[in-house]
Amino acid sequence: MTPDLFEPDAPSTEPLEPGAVVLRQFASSHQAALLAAVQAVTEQAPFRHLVTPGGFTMSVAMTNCGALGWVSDRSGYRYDAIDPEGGRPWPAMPEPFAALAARAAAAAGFDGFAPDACLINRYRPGTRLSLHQDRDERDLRQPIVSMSLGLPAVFQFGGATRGERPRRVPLAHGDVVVWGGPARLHFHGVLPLKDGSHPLLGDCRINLTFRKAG
Ligand code: MD3
Ligand code: FE
Repeated sequence: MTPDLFEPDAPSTEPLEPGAVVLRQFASSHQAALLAAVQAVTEQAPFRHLVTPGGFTMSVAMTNCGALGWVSDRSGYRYDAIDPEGGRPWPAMPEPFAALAARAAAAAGFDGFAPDACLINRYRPGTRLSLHQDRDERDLRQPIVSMSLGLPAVFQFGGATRGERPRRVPLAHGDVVVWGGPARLHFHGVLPLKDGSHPLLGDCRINLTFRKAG
């Protein structure tokens, strides 16, 4: 049979390192629901460019849904139940998303994942995320589940120290990655997004990270 160039890839599982697993195309069949929910969230809690404690404005635009949302300002990073822009709680996390994230975590060996925070990142061409660790969550034994939508990106996955040269992992629309175990505190980032246009999202990449923060 001739391969159909317009058919998405079949799902597959790629172990990256102990605790880190790429679930290729795990979210593809849920793309419409995910995008509709992102739209609904951003109507209540618009994307914004946060300022780091050092005074730099992030090139990634962010918002959140769930009981807790990740925020940054001159005083530091934290999880907050209230959106500081508007003073209201973050929009609820749609239950089907929490369930999809839990299924992904289980596929990577983390049973019982119950996220209470979903950080939504928006990238445009040129947007990058410099190497960092995620350590603002209360229980660092809980994994993080990330879902990529829209334009492809090159993810940088480093080691436990900033000095280790990161490897490059391409992430495409529909890919899901679970980060737990020893990989949970590894440095990571995203290289500047390349120009392009995605059929559903245009010149944009959206990444959702599901966390158990509280
Ligand atoms: C590896 N987001 O929001 S998702 C972040 O594509 C973040 O928007 C990137 O890093 C993005 O903090 C990467 C993949 C990811 C998320 C959390 C991790 C990788 C991780 C935590 C530990 C190790
Ligand atoms: Fe991160």
